[in-house]
Amino acid sequence: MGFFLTKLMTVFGDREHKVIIVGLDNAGKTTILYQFLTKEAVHTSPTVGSNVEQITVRNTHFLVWDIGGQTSLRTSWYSYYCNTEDLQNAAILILANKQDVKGSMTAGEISRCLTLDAITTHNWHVQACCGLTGEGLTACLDWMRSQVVVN
Ligand code: G3D
Repeated sequence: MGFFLTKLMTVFGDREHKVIIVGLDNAGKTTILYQFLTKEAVHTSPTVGSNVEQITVRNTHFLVWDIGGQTSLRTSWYSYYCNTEDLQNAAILILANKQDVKGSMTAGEISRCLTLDAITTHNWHVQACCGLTGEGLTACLDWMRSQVVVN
């Protein structure tokens, strides 16, 4: 079972929307980032520092930072938040990855475990997915886009 947290930030006046992927080491962050880009699983190595890629979803541009999750790197997470504008406007997407692994928690179980219902100040969503096959990832991108595109 793995899951990770994506903080999605809309930068006022900027057409590129910033996304920070954070989560435990080995949760599948890098696998998913490259699934978003290439639509296939790529071989990953532990992230040292960060990976950054631009992802475009139907003319909406996201700059996605995949931050290494190893304990030694977690102290640097704050520096990625510093250069973003108002976190108060962030939306939170939680990916319930590794759904193919027997015994992985469902999206509903994760939602209850993290008491997400208590979050009333930010939009949030839990999406079940599999980084290896890409299942659920289109729904992730659609939700991200829905948070930044004004209908
Ligand atoms: P990280 O960037 O969060 O540290 P990685 O994690 O993307 O490097 O992935 C860690 C391992 O989990 C990789 O396996 C990767 O293939 C695997 N993984 C990612 N997503 C899934 C998934 O949905 N299901 C399963 N079963 N495995 C997944 P290796 O063996 O290369 O370490």
